[in-house]
Amino acid sequence: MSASKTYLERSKLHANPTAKAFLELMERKKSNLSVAVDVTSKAALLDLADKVGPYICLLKTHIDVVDDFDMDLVEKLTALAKKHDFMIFEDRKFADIGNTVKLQYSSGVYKIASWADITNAHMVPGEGIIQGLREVGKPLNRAMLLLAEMSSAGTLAKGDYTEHTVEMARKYSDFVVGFIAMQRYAEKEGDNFIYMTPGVGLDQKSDGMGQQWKHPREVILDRGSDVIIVGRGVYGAGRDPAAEAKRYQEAGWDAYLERVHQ
Ligand code: S5P
Repeated sequence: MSASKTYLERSKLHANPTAKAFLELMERKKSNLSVAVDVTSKAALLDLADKVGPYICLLKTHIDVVDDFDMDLVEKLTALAKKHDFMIFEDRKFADIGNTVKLQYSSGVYKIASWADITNAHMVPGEGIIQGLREVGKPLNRAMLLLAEMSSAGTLAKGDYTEHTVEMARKYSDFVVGFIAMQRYAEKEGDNFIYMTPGVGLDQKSDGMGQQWKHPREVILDRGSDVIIVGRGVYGAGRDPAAEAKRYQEAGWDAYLERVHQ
């Protein structure tokens, strides 16, 4: 079972270069924390990334919420990723036909494929969405996650939909390296997926808009996920982002150590 293997052991078994490097990075940095930096100005985004950088393995962006986006932001973010040793995940949640997502991933204002190590997609359109994104991302050694489940109340991503998503990930496992999921799924021979779980908070349970937050220990230890994604728990009003990131890093890592030493 890959849940009981260390990130480093799993990195050695991975063929996708980004997934391999990411698992190595997690072990080297002792972090399974991804911070979701959902802020709307370039300055705020860079400031937050610099503050949480030492504690995270992955910076998760919603680049289209930044009012003053330009390619200089991407250059500076990439430089911060080098400085602090983290990767970048653009949480684009692609959801269109193959030909359209190919254009959305490679072109337009954001040129996501040129800078994001990892991105993600919904399976609603069917297999073509993976084929389109893979055509752009594979030659650049990028990696993708599929949204197999969501953290929000009333999500339709469940049951057959989730199972079909996992099957598609197996079919394209050279590019689809894992899931946004609420738990680890039953494994088949050869599976080595990376599970990332949003909706994580130490202090609050919900935001009044459908978001549901779980404790890092529940996510990593009980549910067998690999990465905790934390947004407002780190940068919300009145919080010290560096101190909170450290707190979440420790909570996530302790739960991981407990899991692999069970
Ligand atoms: O099911 C999901 C999938 C994602 S990627 N639920 C989520 O909340 N997310 C993202 O995780 C969401 O877009 C946001 O960027 C982050 C959660 O932020 P928080 O402030 O609620 O911790």
